[in-house]
Amino acid sequence: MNVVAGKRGHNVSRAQLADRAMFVRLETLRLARICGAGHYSSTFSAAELFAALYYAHLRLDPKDPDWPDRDRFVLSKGHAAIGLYPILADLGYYPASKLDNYTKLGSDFGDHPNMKHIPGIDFSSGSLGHGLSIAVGMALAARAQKRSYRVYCMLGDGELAEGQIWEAAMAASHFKLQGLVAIVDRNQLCIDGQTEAVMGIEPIEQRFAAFGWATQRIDGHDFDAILGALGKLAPAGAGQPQLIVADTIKGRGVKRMELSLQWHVANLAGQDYDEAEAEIRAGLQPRETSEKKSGKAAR
Ligand SMILES: Cc1ncc(C[n+]2csc(CCOP(=O)(O)OP(=O)(O)O)c2C)c(N)n1
Ligand SMILES: [Mg+2]
Repeated sequence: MNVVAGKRGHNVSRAQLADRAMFVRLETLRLARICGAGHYSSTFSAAELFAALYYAHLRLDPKDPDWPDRDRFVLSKGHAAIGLYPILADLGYYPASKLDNYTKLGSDFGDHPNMKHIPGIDFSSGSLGHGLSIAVGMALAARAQKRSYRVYCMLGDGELAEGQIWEAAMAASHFKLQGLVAIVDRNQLCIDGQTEAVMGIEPIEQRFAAFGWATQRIDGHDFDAILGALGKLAPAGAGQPQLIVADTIKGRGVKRMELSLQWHVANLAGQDYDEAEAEIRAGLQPRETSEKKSGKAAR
């Protein structure tokens, strides 16, 4: 699928976006199989966010990856790059065949993204806690160069335990970086368990609001909600930095992985791989948790 180069906000149907989120999950399985392990569940929670951002929202030009006016995307939770690489290939940043050697010796495509080797990657992330500071710097650069691009930074919820995130949050509001958009993949788990048991981060919006941010909270698997929140963002300029907390489910799309600590990094094998693939191809099943409780219709 093609984005309209250089334009923010593309007319893409929900069905097309759901198809691309499925593509992200299927490709994650395929690449993890090549590697022998993968961050499945961290990618599955972000699949709808990735699809909405890259196919329906960001201002990009895959033919000109270094275009100075492009929107920036910092994947601060760099371990989910396995789900982003296939999108960049699909959009034409590089041939899809480049992913066939994912993580093999000599490949440009490692577990974490390398901005020096991969067109479309704006920051070499992986060490958690740095991304928001980098994004602050990019937003300041936009101002210095009088450019109108936004900087989007996707953070893990466990990652919010890193102190540097809060230094960046403070700097962003001090410098009134309205063009900065932080998106928290609130998938409930960090590497050691539930975030609220390991290092509580709630109430996230109130905390960021106290730091001077404008906030929204949405269902991060619902395209209407994601596109609605992205559509409400204020333009780059002098004002409040903007936060979107996306409530998601770690491992969403493959039942055995959902909210399971075991699947943070793991390897499917043989029949398990086929079963997971079939489950993903069947599409997202209604959730048993909040959706059922609230009586919300299945998608
Ligand atoms: C500074 C740093 N410490 C530890 C790690 C190892 N690590 C990789 S993923 C991860 C868990 C991250 O949890 P969260 O931010 O909630 O992301 P999720 O995978 O749930 O999306 C950890 C601790 C790291 N990459 N960087
Ligand atoms: Mg998490």
